[in-house]
Amino acid sequence: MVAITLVHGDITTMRVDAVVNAANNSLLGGGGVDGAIHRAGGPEVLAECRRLRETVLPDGLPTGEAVATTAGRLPAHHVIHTVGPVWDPRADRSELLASAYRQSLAVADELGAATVAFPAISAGAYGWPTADAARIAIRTVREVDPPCDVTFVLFSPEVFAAFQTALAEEG
Ligand code: AR6
Repeated sequence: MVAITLVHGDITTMRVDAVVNAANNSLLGGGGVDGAIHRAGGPEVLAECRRLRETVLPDGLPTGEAVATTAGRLPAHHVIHTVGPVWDPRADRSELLASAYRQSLAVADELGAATVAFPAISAGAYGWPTADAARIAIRTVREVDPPCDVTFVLFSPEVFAAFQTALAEEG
């Protein structure tokens, strides 16, 4: 069974095998957790993202998929970039959000990464309602095989509280 831990804080400080970045399709950086990871990881992370764009991902990273790069100066060993869906009140895009978590853990498994830290994917700029984002995150990682240690690193008190509630309900 996947062990889930919740932490209130900044994912860039995590000493884990892999931290997951809530990126966008371009892979070339942005705000929120993406900006924080690129700032703390340094130019090596962006350089590797650019190489991916020039080689295997000329059209960018599709929503719901994941790809790894170096972690540069971060204390983690790898960054796994994924792209969550933008919240759409008129369409159910939950499966894409679940896929972002699932594909990130599949990449972690390929890397041999047994400890993985996630932010609350899509719960910031992409506008996903917090309680639902937390429920999908907890449910999805719980089911993953092979199991690993997952830490959700939640930046805001509101999102941290939503994950606590979801873990109590789903865990
Ligand atoms: N550590 C952990 N969580 C953080 C950190 C941090 N250092 N900084 C912010 N968060 P967002 P999204 C939280 O917007 O919704 C970017 O511009 C934040 O409070 O980072 O998937 C990308 O380039 C929120 O709870 O990601 C994309 O264009 C959560 O991380 C777009 O934003 C996710 O918020 C992706 O939007």
